[in-house]
Amino acid sequence: RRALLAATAAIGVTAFGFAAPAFAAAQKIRISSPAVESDWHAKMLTVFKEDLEKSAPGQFEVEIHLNGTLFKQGTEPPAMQRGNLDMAMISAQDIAKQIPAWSVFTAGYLIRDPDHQNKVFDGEIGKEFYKLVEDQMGIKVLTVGYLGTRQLNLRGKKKIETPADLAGIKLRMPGSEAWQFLGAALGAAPTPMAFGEVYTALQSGAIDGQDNPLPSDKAAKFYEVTNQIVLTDHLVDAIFLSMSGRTWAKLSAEQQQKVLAAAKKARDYNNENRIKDEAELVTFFKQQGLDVYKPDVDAFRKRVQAEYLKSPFAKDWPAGIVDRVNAVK
Ligand code: KDO
Repeated sequence: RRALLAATAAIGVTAFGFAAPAFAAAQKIRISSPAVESDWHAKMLTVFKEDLEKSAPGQFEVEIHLNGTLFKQGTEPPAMQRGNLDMAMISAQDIAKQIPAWSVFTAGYLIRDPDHQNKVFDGEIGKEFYKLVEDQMGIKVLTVGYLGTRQLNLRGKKKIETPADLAGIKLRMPGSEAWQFLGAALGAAPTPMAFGEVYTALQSGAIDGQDNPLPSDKAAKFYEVTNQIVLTDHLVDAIFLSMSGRTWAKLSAEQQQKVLAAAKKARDYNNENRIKDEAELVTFFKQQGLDVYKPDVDAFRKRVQAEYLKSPFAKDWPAGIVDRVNAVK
């Protein structure tokens, strides 16, 4: 009997040895975002989670934290760099804080539309710029997502036709130098504020307006506390779904491929829905009683492009980058 037990124990040890990977703890992936639950880039994270947990069963445990509850908006990159956060959707403005060359993608009226955005970032330019993020920040960009085309969303009835009409308008822009510059380039008086505080600030009149893509205006219900949307199309905005280099390095090559595939699937889901939504939302906002109209977009484009070209940011842009971006068709 003792011999039998010993044999069983021996088999047990061997079996446990072979079976060990199956019992290995799943890699936890904590994602933080300021997005509200009903916005497409929040839902896209669920697509990412479901796809990854299905393609690599038992290997990942993806945890999604929305509304900036885990990390405040804009603090995600340093959190990933310190190894406190695994994933986030970061902006070019976040990246530009650490890599000045990236400020080229914070410029208004450069990227033309979502298709141009995909071609720029899925091509050679994207490869070069993602490598800067990997080398200098230790963050792996998995893919680019379309956040939408940013429009002005204001209180009050004053018609806005040109940048001059925005003089003195207290326009909330997200909190960083690059965002504030965009607000000023449009002709407004920019003021920094986190996304989660904007609704209340609009409601109380602490600010005169904010800018965001139409789907986010809907998801965050800004139409309840504003009177108009001015279709300036001033920034074809991007979010970069990214992973801490520390987490990325823990994954096998096969797992990395699965993470990339899930990221692309999530991006496609977000882009498709957001583009469809943008086409339909003007009607929705009009039904909500808002005045929605096109201003003199050429006047805005001219002023914003001129402001960027003479800005200190432009000195940090790699030679020829604007022409290269424009040439992507
Ligand atoms: C915003 O604060 O206006 C902004 O649109 C900026 C984006 O970079 C991104 O952080 C976004 O908010 C959040 O994901 C909330 O939708």
